[in-house]
Amino acid sequence: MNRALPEAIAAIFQQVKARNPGEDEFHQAVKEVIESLGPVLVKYPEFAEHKIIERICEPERQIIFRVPWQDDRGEVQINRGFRVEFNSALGPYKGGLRFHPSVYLGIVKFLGFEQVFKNALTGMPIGGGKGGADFDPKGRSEGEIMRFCQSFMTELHRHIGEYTDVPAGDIGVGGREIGYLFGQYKRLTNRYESGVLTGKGIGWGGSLVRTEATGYGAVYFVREMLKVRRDSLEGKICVVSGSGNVAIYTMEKLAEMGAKVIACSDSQGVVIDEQGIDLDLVKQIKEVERRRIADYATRRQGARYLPGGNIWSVPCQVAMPSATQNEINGKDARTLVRNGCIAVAEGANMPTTPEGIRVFVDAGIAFGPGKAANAGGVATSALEMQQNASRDSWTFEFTERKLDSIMTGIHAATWETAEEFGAPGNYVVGANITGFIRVARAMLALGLI
Ligand code: NDP
Ligand code: 2IT
Repeated sequence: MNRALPEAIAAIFQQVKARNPGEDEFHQAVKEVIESLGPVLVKYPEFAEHKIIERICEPERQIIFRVPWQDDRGEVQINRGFRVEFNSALGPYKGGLRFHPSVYLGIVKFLGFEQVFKNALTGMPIGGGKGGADFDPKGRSEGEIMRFCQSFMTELHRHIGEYTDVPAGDIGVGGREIGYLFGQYKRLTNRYESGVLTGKGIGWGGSLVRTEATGYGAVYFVREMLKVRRDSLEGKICVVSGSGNVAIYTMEKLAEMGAKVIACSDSQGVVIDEQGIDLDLVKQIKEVERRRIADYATRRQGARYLPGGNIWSVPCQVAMPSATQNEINGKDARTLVRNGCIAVAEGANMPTTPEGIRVFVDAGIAFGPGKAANAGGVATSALEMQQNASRDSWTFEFTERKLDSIMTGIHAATWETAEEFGAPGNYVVGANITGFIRVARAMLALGLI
């Protein structure tokens, strides 16, 4: 534990650990936020008096359920489903569903906790929640995916609703899964309740730009971070981990802004392409064929594939971790800094370990934490909810302009808060405090509930 931590906050953290044993990722996410909050309690003693930190660390509701389904061979399979409804002070619970074998309560709670502050940063009326299952979609047929989604929703439907809790995608859950989930919700409730899920397809309630939003938004955030340093993305060499939804649209916007992406990855290896990653090929392999990124190197001349390679050893000026939690450790961070990296923005949730964050902050490089940098996805989900509520659909350009202005606003707010609380240029402190104060004020106003 950090010795500089005010005693009251250190005690809260010990309590969180004791009450949530074995949930390492949740402890990590909580610690990162509350260690920023010392000066906030000095300025707003009412937050301590009303135990806002203690209340914010306790989810409002946690649901764990059985998900039984039959595979293509007729064998019965059982998975575990989760939905953690963390905080609804600002609006209905909002946050994605993750289908990945590593999912357990500690992962869902870390993601739900992060989501509370991220959603507050967007300025949209959304609370925070997260869910998922320890289901592994890899190698599963279309029919298996559909049956799993239907079984998952058969339980989940009684807990969600456009005014209650609005799930969306995350790792392993994209447009296809949202379609099956929405179909089953509609069938069970006999309601075409568009606002119950976001990330829907265009033509049945989805919003233009939602698919691209997280990646595009993260790049806008980098643009803003570089702008205050009188720099830009033009000509920058970039590395983007992952090759899923966030990674693909991060690479697309980077290229559009004149940067050059030379590497991406998946959980099995790294692709390096000094000519610049061919995004159409990545989309074909990952979005259409749903195959491994290794295929890229076999189809593109001059590209190299490093099985099990470490993408952070590829020299770059801008690094955008867009795969999963704790993918950049202290050593990786030092390598990046040594190789001349000037900006890191987290497209993924909590991809940098606490030691990695310290390395970036101490080196004085521009570091955009996930809560701020990847908030464009959920912000555009909230724009989708607005369109659903008004039975309207906006153009790509109009929606993208809104996304851009939300990201620019998040950058400005986190920058200003960091200055105000004595940590100029530190977006970690800026994001944690800005998000916390917005939620805390609403919680105070709503009374002890
Ligand atoms: P996808 O499922 O589309 O892609 C995930 C990518 O990350 C894949 O390339 C995957 O490789 C890789 N990956 C996943 N798990 C691991 C792991 N344990 N180790 C190494 N690589 C891994 O997910 P998204 O792009 O939607 O999500 C990526 C990150 O962005 C997550 O942290 C998510 O929480 C975050 N995020 C997503 C948002 C969204 O709107 N989708 C919004 C904000 C944040 P492989 O295929 O080999 O598993
Ligand atoms: O982590 C995230 O912000 C998401 N996976 C998106 C959540 C959403 O509700 O759009």
